[in-house]
Amino acid sequence: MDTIEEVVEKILESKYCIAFTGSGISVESGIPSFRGPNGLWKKYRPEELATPQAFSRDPIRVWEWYKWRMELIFKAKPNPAHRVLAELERLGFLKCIITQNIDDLHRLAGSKCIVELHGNIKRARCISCGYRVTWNKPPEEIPPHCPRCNSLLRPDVVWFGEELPRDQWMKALEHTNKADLVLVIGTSGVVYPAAMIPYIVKENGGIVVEINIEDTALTNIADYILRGRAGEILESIYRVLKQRIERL
Ligand code: BV8
Ligand code: ZN
Repeated sequence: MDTIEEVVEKILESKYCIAFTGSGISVESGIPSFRGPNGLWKKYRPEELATPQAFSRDPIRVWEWYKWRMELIFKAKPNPAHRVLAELERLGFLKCIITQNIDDLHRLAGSKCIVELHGNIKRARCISCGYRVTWNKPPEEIPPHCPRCNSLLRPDVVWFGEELPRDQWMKALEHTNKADLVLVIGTSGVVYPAAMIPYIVKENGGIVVEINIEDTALTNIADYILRGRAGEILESIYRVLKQRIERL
């Protein structure tokens, strides 16, 4: 278990620090992760629901799952982990967040540079005419229909087997290729191509810091491992960093 102080030194020394986040950073906001102890994977089988096939076969069942998640997410608030990342960006220590999450909590916490690799659950798009909408509450009608052409609307998220939005992937690679430090927070590192981000930083000679409550597929490439809940660890990082910059 490495120390918070060592990681704070690396953040202070870094020229281009980024964060790569997964659903674990939002667990303390009340949103279940996918694969964790009480993860979504237990009750549902996301790889069967979060797919284009599931949607064309049974759009109502897929929308019921997303509506349930949207109800949780619209009630959720950013937790200290999201807020510390926004503060580190404001202080100039964090350049960008590359997230796999679709819960919009980094934006609500005040972060400005955010790459959403897997889309955003508050957005929907028409399967036919490209109409897009951003909701501020879950849709009443399931499945929702396009107000323009009356086709089905789908969640504007990336399903398994679908390509990531090209512009977001290119933006992610631009930041990743500049990064000399990546904070890997709350991800099991099993979903590709997103999970390549920490490997790219490593291959470029950068430093990988893993913040997680348990070992993951990325632990073996981590230079520093901070075991614990994201909210607590990031609050400690922020406290130690503030003390250090006050001494500068
Ligand atoms: C693509 C949006 C091809 C939808 C999501 C076999 C091998 C390798 C790859 C594949 C394979 N078979 C298929 C693939 C490809 C597949 C994939 O990687 N599958 C995996 C499961 C094996 N990938 C795809 O299909 C991607 N597309 O490859 O397209 C292609 C290419 C070209 C042209 C055409 C097509 C698309 C993947 C995107 C899928 N969409 N989400 C939705 O959310 O409904 S993925 C979903 O998983 C979420 O986005 C989530 O973020 C993501 C990753 O999960 P994590 O975020 O890591 O969450 P998880 O629960 O796993 O882990 C939580 C972690 O937090 C744990 O480690 C836990 O310990 C920790 N934690 C918990 N609490 C805390 C904590 N840490 C700190 N503090 C706490 N309090
Ligand atoms: Zn339409």
